[in-house]
Amino acid sequence: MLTQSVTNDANVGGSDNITLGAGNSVVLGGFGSDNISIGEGNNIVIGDNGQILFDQQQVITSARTTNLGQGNSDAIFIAGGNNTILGGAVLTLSRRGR
Ligand SMILES: [Ca+2]
Repeated sequence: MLTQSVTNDANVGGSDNITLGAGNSVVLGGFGSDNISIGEGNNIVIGDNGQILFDQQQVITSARTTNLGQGNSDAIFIAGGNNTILGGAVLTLSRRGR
């Protein structure tokens, strides 16, 4: 059973391109300068380091950024839907098509 999604090494990571289609997604970018693009759905995205907790029914009970002094500039693009976006160090947030 999934109990948490968490970044482990707060100051280690590359610059990633993460692209997801429609659906319900959980994304943690980690340390590097990331480009994260997500489709419509119920999404939780943390640009840098963070922790997301789940209960026994796999419902998210908590989402928070961690290691606030560590991270990079991230660009997060959303298509729509219900999104919770936590930037971390530096965030550029855009909605596609606007
Ligand atoms: Ca990042």
